[in-house]
Amino acid sequence: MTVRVGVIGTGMIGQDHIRRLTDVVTGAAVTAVTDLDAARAAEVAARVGATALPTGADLINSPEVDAVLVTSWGPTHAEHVLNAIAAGKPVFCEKPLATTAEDCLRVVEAEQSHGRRLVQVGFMRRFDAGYRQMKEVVASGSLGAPLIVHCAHRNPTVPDAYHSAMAAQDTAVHEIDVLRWLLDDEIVSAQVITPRATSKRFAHLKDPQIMLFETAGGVRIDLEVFVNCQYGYDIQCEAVGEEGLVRLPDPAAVAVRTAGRHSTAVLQDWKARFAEAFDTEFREWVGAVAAGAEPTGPSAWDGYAATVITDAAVRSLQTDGTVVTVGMKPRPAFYGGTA
Ligand code: NAD
Ligand code: ISE
Repeated sequence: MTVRVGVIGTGMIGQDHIRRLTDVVTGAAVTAVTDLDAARAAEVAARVGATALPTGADLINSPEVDAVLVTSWGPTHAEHVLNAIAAGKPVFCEKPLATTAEDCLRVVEAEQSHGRRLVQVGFMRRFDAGYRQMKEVVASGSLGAPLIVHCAHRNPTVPDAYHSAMAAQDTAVHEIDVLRWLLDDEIVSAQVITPRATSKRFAHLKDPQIMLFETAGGVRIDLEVFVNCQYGYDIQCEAVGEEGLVRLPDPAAVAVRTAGRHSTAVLQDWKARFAEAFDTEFREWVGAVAAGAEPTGPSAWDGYAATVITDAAVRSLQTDGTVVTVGMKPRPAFYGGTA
C-alpha cells in the first residue's frame, strides 16, 4: 500500500521532507500540499505531482490524503494536529507539538479520547544511529547507573529573529527530548545561566547559555547552547556512569593530511548532520502507517513534556538563573513507559 501524505507548510523543512517522502522513502507519495503562500504551494505541488489545496482543514479532510505531515510555523501546529485527530488520520508534526503546554495537553486529551495513538512528533535524534548505539549501551547496564550527561549544541550562526528564549524552545529542545529517551528518566528541574556573551551575535541575544537539568533519578545534565559559535554545527553528548562512559560519535569524515596539518571537516548545519536520522524517522513512520499500526516514535506526551521542560528553562533564564521545578502532569497509562 502507498501511504498518501498531505503536507501543511511547504517552507524549508516541508520541502526537505517532501523530497524525502518522494525520493528516499519507499511506500509513500505526497498527494496534497497547502501553504499560506499559495504560490509556493502551487510550485511545490507541480514539482511532485500533488494537488495544492487552500487550507490545512481542506487537506486533512481530502479523500486523497491518508496521513498528514505538519511543517508549518510552530504556533499553528496544535490546530492542524487536533483537526487530524478529529478526522482519525495519522499525523506527523514537526517540533514543537504546540507552543504552549495547554495546547499540548489538548492534543494529548484528544488523542486519548480517540483511543489509539495517531500523533508522532518530529524529534529526529531518537533515529540517529549514534544516539541509538548510546541508548543500547546505557540500557545494557554495562556502565552501571548513569550519573552525569555532558552535552553541547552549537550552531555556526542564527538569524536576527532568533531571540534568547529560543535557545531552549528551538535548540535545546532536541537534547531535552533525546535525553529523556536515552536515560528513560524524567527531567524535574531546569536552570539556565549565562556566561559572558560572545561579541559575534545580535545585541539582543544571550549567547552562549549553560543549561542544567536534573532528572527524577538524580542524573545531572549540563548543556552548552552556543548558536553563534562560528566554526560549524557541532553536537556533543557524553553519558558518565558508575563504571564508564559512552560518547556520541562525530559523523564519519575523511582525515586529510596536508601542509603540515591533520584535519577533518566539521559539518555546517543540522540538515546534513541529521540527514540519515530524518530518513530513518520517515521510513519508520511510513512503515507504521502502511501497516495500520500506531507510531512508535516520540508521542504527543513527549511533545507535551518537551514544552513543559523548555518553559521551565525559559523561566529560569528570565529570573537570572533560579532553579525552576518542572510542573509536569502525571503521565497517563495510555502512553506507557516512564519518560
Ligand atoms: P519556514 O518558515 O521555512 O516554513 C514554514 C511554512 O509554513 C511557510 O511556507 C509558511 O507560509 C507556512 N505556514 C505557516 N503557517 C501555516 C498554516 N497555518 N497553514 C499552511 N501553511 C502555513 O519554517 P521551517 O524552518 O520549515 O520550520 C517549520 C517547522 O519545522 C517549525 O515548527 C520548526 O521548528 C520545525 N523545524 C524542525 C527542525 C528539526 O531539526 N526537526 C529543523 C527546522 C525546523
Ligand atoms: C533548528 O530549528 C533545529 O531544529 C535544529 O535542529 C537546531 O540545531 C537549531 O538550533 C534550531 O534552530
